Amino acid sequence: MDLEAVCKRSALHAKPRGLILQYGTAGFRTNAQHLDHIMFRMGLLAVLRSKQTRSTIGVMVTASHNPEEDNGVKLVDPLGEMLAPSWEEHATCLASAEEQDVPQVLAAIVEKEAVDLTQTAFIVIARDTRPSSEKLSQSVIDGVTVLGGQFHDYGLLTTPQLHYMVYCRNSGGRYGQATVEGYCQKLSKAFVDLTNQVSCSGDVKRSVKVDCANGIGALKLREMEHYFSRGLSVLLFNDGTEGRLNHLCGADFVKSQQKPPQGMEMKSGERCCSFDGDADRIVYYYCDADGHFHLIDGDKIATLISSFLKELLLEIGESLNLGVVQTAYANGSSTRYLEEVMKVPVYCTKTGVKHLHHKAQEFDIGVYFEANGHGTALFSEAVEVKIKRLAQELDDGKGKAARMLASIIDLFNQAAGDAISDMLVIEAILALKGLTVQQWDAIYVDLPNRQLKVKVADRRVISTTDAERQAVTPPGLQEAINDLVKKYTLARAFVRPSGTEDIVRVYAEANSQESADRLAYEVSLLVFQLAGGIGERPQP
Ligand code: G16
Repeated sequence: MDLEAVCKRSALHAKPRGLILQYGTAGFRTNAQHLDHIMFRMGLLAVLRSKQTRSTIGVMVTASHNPEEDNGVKLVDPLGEMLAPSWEEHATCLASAEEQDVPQVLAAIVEKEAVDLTQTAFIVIARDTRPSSEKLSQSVIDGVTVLGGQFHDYGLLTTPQLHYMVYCRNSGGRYGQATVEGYCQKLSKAFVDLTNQVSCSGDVKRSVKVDCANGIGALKLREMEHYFSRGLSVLLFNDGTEGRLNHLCGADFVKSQQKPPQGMEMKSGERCCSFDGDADRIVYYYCDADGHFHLIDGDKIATLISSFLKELLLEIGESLNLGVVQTAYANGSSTRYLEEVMKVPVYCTKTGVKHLHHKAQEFDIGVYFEANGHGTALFSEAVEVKIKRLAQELDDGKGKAARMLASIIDLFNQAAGDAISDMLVIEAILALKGLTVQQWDAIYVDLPNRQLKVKVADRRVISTTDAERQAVTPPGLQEAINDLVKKYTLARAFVRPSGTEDIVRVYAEANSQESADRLAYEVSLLVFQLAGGIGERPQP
C-alpha cells in the first residue's frame, strides 16, 4: 500500500476540517458539496474490502429518495448485500479522519481485518442521474486506482441493478449475467413465463402508469420495456425530461404525503405506482370513482406476495417455512392480517434494508418489505434447487404451481429491493389471480396514520431500543409518548432519528385520521421540547 501516493491524492479530495459524517441507514448522505472526500475514501475502502473478501465489491453513488442537491454513497458486499456492520464502522472512521490521519486509519483497518494486500481488488461502480453524481463517481475511481484496484464503471444504473451486478459477478454467473442486458433478459423471461400461465392471456394487454420520480427508473424502464411489452405496457410519468428529482413526486413523497404525485394523470380505478429516485422502492395507488386517493404501500405488497407464495406452496404440497419481516412503520392492520388471518410469522427489525434482509435470510422463504415500499423476497439455495427440480418433475396442477414458483424466484431481485422487479412481480400476481387494484386494496383496511419530521440540533440525542419502538433517551420522552398514546384508541406512536436525513421521524397511528394526525402532532411537539428542536415549532 503506497501510503505516500494515497496522501498526495487525498489532498486533492481534502476533507473540510471538522466535518463528521456517519455511515447511516444506507451509506453516507448529505449535500453533494460535502461529499468529495467521502467518495475518494470509499474508493479506498472498497479496495480493502475487495482484497479481504477476495470478491468484487460495489460502490453506488446515489442519495435515493433525498432531494436533488443531496448525494450519497454506499458499498455493496459480495452477495449483493449491504456492507457488513463492522465495515460500516471502518467507513465512518475513515470518513471522519482528518487529512493527516488517513494513512494510520487505513493501516489500522488492514491490520484489524487481516487484509492481504497482495490480493487483487475489483470494484464495480454505478451512479444515479443527479447532476453531481458523475463527478463524485470519478472521485470514487480516484480512490480505487490509487490503491491499485481494478474497476468497471457501469455509469447510470438503478441501485438494485448494481446490487444485482455484484451478486452475478461473485456467483460465477449462477445468479445471472452481470450486464444490463442480462438483468433485462432474466427478469423479462421470468415475467413472460409467469404471465403465460394467466388463463385467457393475450385477450387484454395490461397496463400500469409509473411515476419515475424524475430519476434513473425512467431510463432503465425504457431500456427494458421492449423485453416484456407483449404482456404489459408501462406509461411513464415524471421521466426526468422536466421537473426535479423526487420533487413533489416519487415513492417517498406519495407514501409520506398520502397523495398522488404531481404530473401523473390518474383516472378512476387505474393502477398507478411510484418509484423513488434510484428505483429501489415502489408503492401503488389508485383513485376511486369519488376521486378519493388510495395508497397501497409496502405492507400490502408484502401481503400480496406472501399470500401468493403460500398458495403456490400449498398447491405443490410443500410445507416450507415462510416468514415476513417488517419494521415499526408497518401498519398495525397489516401485522394483524398476516399473523391472524394468513397465519404467517411476522418479525420486526430496525429500519434499514440491511436489517430486514438479514432477518429474512433465516427462513426458507423470507418476504421483507418496509412500509415505504422497499423490499423483496429471498429463497434459500436449497429451496431454489428443490423448486426448480419439482418444476421439471411434476405435472398437472402441482407442476404448473412449481413452474410458477420457479419463475417468480427468478423474477425477484434477491440482492436488494428493486422497484422494477417488484413491479413485474406485482403485475404478474395480479394478472394470475385476476385481481383488480381495488380488490387487492380491500385485503385489509389500513389504520389511519401520519408521519412527520422534526428538526433538532443534534438528532443523536434520541436513541431507541426494541426495534426502534421505544425511545431510551432523552430521559422522559418515552414516558410522555406513552401518556399521549393512552388518550387514543388503537393508537401507537414512536420516534427515531433518521439515518438518511438530518431530522427526527415521528410515526403515529390510531382509529381515525384526526386522531392519528393529532397524536403525531403532539408527539412532534414533545420531540421539539425534549430533544432540542430548532426552527419553527411543529404546527397542528
Ligand atoms: C433508505 C433505506 C431504507 C430506509 C430509508 C429511510 O432508503 O435503504 O431502508 O427505510 O432510507 O431511512 P431513514 O428513516 O433512516 O431516513 P432509500 O430508498 O432512501 O435508499
